[in-house]
Amino acid sequence: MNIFPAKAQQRAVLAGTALAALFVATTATAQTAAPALTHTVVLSKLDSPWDMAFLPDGTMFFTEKCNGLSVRQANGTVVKLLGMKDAKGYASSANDLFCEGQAGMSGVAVDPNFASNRFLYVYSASSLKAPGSNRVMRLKVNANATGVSDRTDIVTDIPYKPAASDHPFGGPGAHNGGRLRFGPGDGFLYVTTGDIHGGAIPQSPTLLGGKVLRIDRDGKAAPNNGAPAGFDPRIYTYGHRNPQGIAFRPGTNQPFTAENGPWHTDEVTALVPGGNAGWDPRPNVGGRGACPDNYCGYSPNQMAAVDPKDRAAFMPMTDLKTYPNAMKPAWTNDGLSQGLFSSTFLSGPQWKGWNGKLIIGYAGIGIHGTPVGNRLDVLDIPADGLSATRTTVNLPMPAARFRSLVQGPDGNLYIATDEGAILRMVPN
Ligand SMILES: [Ca+2]
Repeated sequence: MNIFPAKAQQRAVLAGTALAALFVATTATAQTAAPALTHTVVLSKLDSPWDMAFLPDGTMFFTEKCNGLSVRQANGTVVKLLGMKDAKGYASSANDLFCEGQAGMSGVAVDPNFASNRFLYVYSASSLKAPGSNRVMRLKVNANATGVSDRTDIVTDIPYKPAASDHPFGGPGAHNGGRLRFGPGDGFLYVTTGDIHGGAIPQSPTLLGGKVLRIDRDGKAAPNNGAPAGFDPRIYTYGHRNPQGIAFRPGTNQPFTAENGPWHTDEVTALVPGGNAGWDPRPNVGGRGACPDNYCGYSPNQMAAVDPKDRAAFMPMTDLKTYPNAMKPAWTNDGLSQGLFSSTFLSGPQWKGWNGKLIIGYAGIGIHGTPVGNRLDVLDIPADGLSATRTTVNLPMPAARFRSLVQGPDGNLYIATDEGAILRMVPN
């Protein structure tokens, strides 16, 4: 689910996170293997920070959904680099970049060859082409990281949900995807995109929503993406709902997505080239009949069912009946969706039993209006990527919703919260 509370509520739940706190995992399994953690606030009073990307010296680029791109330099100085429409105080601005609902400026990634080419990439909604689209933009960062220039839109045709197609179950900008990560093994850029409540989009061979794209720094298709004949060659995997986490397993560099489900069944999936993630919300698929607005992802059938398993039977996140060769998830929460959103593998001995494990965070509001993001889950995923053991880590801090999890160059875990902070978690 993606239900956004009022700004006042977001601020309220942030209160109390400013002090460093000591906390440990709460299950017996984790107590034997988990590091103790301290957390400190790196930046606060941000406006919906969405993602971060680091240089080796600790310089941190970060996005705010409705403001734009900024950098926290290694000495702590914050410089506003590229402002969106109506944002103030930025070194440069781009009036076509806008936010609406879940859409806005989202993922950010640093080029693997940044030291020589100074390239940085951001994902944002843009008004350049009606009725709006999502774009991946390449920017050049100046020598002292106080400005960006040479904007080049390397992907311009990722669908955006406009107001004209508003549905009763989600407004404009919904299911917008938006994570950008370079594969550490292959050096290509992976882009996660959402289905924008379009029934035909996830299984479409040409529309770029509900996909993971894999491209080079110019936006061209990477080699060997493996999608079926007739597919846009930029498509690496398809049949996704709204993946907003993508992370690469240390050692194998296999990508894993994290995506939130329709009232049920958040999923983590190990990706294979050309794979179908099995989401197909079209009417008359898998024994379903017609659905409102030609989108079977929600109402009325989903909301009418009380048991999440009944909902899953109606609209599975991975429809193995229709697509027996679909990629099976490594893990699902097998219950109400909690807005599974962000993920990263942790690496390094300082993480003790969590070294090599996938950390996932939630940005959802539960079906009863309770924020569920005040915890992290640690997934131990065997080599075949087809199962996982979960350890839940309850955080002794007010509920926050985690938009981004990134391991920094110092080995610590950085977390962006929807409540306006970027936190640093240090293992002890
Ligand atoms: Ca799936």
